[in-house]
Amino acid sequence: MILRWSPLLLLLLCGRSQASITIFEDTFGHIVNPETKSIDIVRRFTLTNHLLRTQVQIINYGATITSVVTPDCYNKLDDIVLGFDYLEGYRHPENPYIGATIGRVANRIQNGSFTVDGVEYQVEKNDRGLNAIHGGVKGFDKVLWNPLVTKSDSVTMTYTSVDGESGFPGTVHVTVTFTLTLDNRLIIKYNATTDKKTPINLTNHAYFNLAGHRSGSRELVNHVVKLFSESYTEVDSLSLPTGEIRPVNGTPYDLRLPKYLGFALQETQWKGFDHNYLLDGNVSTMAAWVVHPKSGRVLNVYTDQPGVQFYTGGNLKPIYGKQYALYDQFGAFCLETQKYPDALHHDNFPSILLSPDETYEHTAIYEFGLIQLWKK
Ligand SMILES: *[C@@H]1O[C@H](CO)[C@@H](O)[C@H](O)[C@H]1NC(C)=O
Ligand SMILES: *[C@@H]1O[C@H](CO)[C@@H](O)[C@H](O)[C@H]1NC(C)=O
Ligand SMILES: *[C@@H]1O[C@H](CO)[C@@H](O)[C@H](O)[C@H]1NC(C)=O
Ligand SMILES: CC(=O)N[C@H]1CO[C@H](CO)[C@@H](O)[C@@H]1O
Repeated sequence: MILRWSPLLLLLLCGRSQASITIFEDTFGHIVNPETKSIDIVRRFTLTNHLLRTQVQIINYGATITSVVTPDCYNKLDDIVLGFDYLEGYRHPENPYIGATIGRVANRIQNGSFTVDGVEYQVEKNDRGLNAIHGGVKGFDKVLWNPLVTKSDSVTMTYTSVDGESGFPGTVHVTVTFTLTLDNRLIIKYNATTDKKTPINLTNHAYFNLAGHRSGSRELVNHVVKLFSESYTEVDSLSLPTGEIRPVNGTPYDLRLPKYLGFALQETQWKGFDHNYLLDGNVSTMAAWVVHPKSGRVLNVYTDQPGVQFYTGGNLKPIYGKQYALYDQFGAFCLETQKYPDALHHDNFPSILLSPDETYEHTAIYEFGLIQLWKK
C-alpha cells in the first residue's frame, strides 16, 4: 500500500494532541501603572488550532485582538487583521481602536450627554469635541485587563471600571472571554454588571482584510459581502443616527444578496459604509458572510445582538502597522456586533441601560473558513 501524504495521515501520525487548541503566553510590552507607578507586563496569548492551522493572538491591553493567521485555499498562511508589532502602536492617540474591546458605550453618544433616572451626565466629548465616542478618552481599549487562562481553549479578561470613570455612573465589572474552537470559530462572550444604572454596550473593533492585512483597498474591493439584514439605522452627516430605521431596499446599502465591495463602495460614491444594520439577534443564524474569492477565505459572523456596524475603513488615515505594512483608507472592514448607536437618545431603539439587578450579556462569533472549490 502506498501512503499518500494527506492532512488525515498527518493527523493520524501526529496523534490526538494535534486535534486540539493550545494557548501560549508571552510578553508583548510593559506599561507603567498610573496609580502605583509599578511596571506591569502586557501579556499576549496565542490560541492555536493545530488541525486547521489558525492562530489568534490577544493582548490584555485593551483586551485587543492583535493577529488572526489563517490559511488560504492554497494553504498559504496570512494574517487577516490589522495591528501593530509593538505596544506603542496600540497606545498611540491616533490608533483607530484597532482590534480593541470597546466600552463602556461603543459608537457615538450625541453631545456626550444623557439622562439616567432624571440625573444628567456629561461624559468626555472625544469625537471632534462634539460627541462621545467609544467610551471616552480612556475607554476600555486603553486599559490593562486582568487575564486568566480558564480552559485550554479560552482566555478571559476582566476589568473594573470605577464609578465616574470617563464621566459614566456606577462601578462596572466587565468580563470578556475569547475562545477558539476546533471548527475555527473565535467566540467572544462579554458580560458586565453594575452597582448603578449605566449605559453599556460593548463590541470588538477588529479590522479585517481577508486577502491579508497588508493588501489594502486594492484587495478590499475584491471582497464579496452579504449582510442578513433588511434595514439600517439612518445617520446624518456627522454619523449620528437620525432615529429613522430605513429599509435597505433601493439604497446603496442593500447587501441582502452578495455584492462585490468595489461595486458597493462605488454605489455609495466612495463615502463607504459606516452603518448599523438591524439583525434578528439569533446567535444561530448568520449575520454576515464575507468572501475573498482569490484567496478563498471566508468570514461568517453570528451574534445575539440586535445590530452590526459595517464599516469599510473610510476614516483610516495612512499609518504603518505590522511589518511596516501601510494601512490606508478602505484598507479593511469591521463588523462590530452591538446595540444601536446613540440608543440613549432614541426611545424607539432597544435600551442600552444596565440596572444593578441585571447582567449584560453579548456573544459574537467570527468563523473562519474556506470556500469549497471542489465538491467531493
Ligand atoms: C446637542 O447639541 C445641539 C447643539 O447644542 C442641540 O441642538 C441638540 O439638541 C443636542 N442634542 C442632544 C441629544 O442633546
Ligand atoms: C460572566 O463571565 C464570567 C467569565 O466567563 C463567568 O464566570 C460569569 O459566571 C459570567 N456571569 C454571568 C452572569 O453570566
Ligand atoms: C434561531 O435560529 C435557529 C436556526 O435557524 C432556530 O432553530 C431557532 O428557532 C431560532 N431561535 C429563535 C428564538 O428564533
Ligand atoms: C435592547 C437590549 O437588549 N437592551 C439591553 C441592554 O442591556 C440591558 C442589560 O443587559 C438589557 O436589560 C437591555 O434589554
